[in-house]
Amino acid sequence: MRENKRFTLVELILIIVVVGIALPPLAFVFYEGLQKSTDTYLTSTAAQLANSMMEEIRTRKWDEKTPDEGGKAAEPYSVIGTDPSETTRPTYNDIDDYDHISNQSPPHDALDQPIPEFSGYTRSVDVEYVDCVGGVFVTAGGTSDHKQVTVTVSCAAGSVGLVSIFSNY
Ligand SMILES: [Ca+2]
Ligand SMILES: [Ca+2]
Repeated sequence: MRENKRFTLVELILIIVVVGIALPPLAFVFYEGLQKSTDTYLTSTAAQLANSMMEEIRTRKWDEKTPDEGGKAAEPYSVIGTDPSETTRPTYNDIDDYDHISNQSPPHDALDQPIPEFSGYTRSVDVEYVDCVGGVFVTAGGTSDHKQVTVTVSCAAGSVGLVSIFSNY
């Protein structure tokens, strides 16, 4: 009977040793999985924030001079950026007005109100005139028929960037 108790104690010690050896790697694997899951959630949310901004920009005119009824804007095209009286997002009427949004944290909603739930995210929009050279869009020397819009959203897990080319037609 006593031997059984000693044997049980030995077993217990063995279990503690085995668990002590196996637990750290298991905890690490679990932590890694949890970290990747969190990163996936953060980057997925960042992608949604970038996409929603790009979709809003897509609804705007190509240029300040684009006729409200649609069609091609007449040259000379406008300087990139907001125009007088365009102080908030609801007043932005062309795609390059959004170039004004720089390192906005937390990102704002369509009514230009900060969204506190996204305080860990920073969103920027860059708009520039580009030319197509050899099948690749490069920064234009002046104005051109193409504008490149880049929406970048950064968070603790990294950053997500969306790029679209909008053409005057
Ligand atoms: Ca405008
Ligand atoms: Ca503009």
